[in-house]
Amino acid sequence: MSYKYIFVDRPAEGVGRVRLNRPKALNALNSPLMDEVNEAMLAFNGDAGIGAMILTGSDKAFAAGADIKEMDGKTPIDMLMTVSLIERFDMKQLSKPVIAAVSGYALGGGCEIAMACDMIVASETALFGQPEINLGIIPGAGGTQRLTRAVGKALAMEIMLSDRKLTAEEALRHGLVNRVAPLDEYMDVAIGIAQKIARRSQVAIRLTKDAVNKTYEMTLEEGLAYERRNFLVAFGSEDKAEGMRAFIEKRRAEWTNR
Ligand code: DAK
Repeated sequence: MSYKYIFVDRPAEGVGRVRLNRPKALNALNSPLMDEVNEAMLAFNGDAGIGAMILTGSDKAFAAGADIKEMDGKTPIDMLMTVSLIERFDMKQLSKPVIAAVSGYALGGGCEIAMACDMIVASETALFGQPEINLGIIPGAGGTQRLTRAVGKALAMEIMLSDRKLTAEEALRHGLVNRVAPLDEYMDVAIGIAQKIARRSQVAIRLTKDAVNKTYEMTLEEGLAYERRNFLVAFGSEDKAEGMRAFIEKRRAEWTNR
């Protein structure tokens, strides 16, 4: 499959990577780009040889947001009738973990897409923000919700109401990102984490991701019941039998992902 706005590759065994490639527009997220991202991620998700995915941009820009030139002149009804950014990046359909490898600008929809991933690895130059307020609009792809849950209300308000940007170090301190690494290392860090995930039982990985994500949608009691259900499903897997046997026999487990 050849794409116009993205590069797709496998930088390590079991790892699928999608790189946004609209350099002149700092990877502004136009509709065809988002369609390509969605198609490529869904293809990796359905590929038994892939255990984890990386979504990234360039060193200069992860993504500077939704394409303002595309949105200019659009009416509410135009927007209503369009599939939204986040629907185009259909996280709900991705059962495999996705790591955002972020360098440079991650603004507006770019920040929102990074936050929709399961983890964020940032380069020291990464800059996170929701500058929609400067355009007379508000975040529309999860920013008011995901950012607030990640960094807390006080800081989230400042970021969204006054266009305060967060450096990588600040983002790490406030729990928005997993790791910060030098510019020439952040991609290797992201690939390393993705490889660690891809080498595990994909049954257990899928059930874990699913249960963690339910935290945001359930009460504690409901979440605990959901976790228990997934735990019992894992207990029925061949990988559970193999994992425990391998531990007792002091050898490496051979996962079959069944
Ligand atoms: N859209 C379109 N083009 C962009 C862009 C963007 N978001 N960001 C940058 N570019 C383009 C610039 O127009 C410029 O192109 P030319 O004029 O040269 O053709 C090129 O990229 C380089 O940009 P600059 O010349 O501005 O570069 P600087 O280094 O001076 O500044 C910057 C970099 C990132 C600080 C600046 O470009 C900037 O402020 N960009 C805009 C950032 C922004 O406001 N982002 C939020 C966009 S609103 C939705 C859900 C969510 C959303 C939409 C819909 N639905 C549910 C339907 C999300 C909305 C947003 O993300």
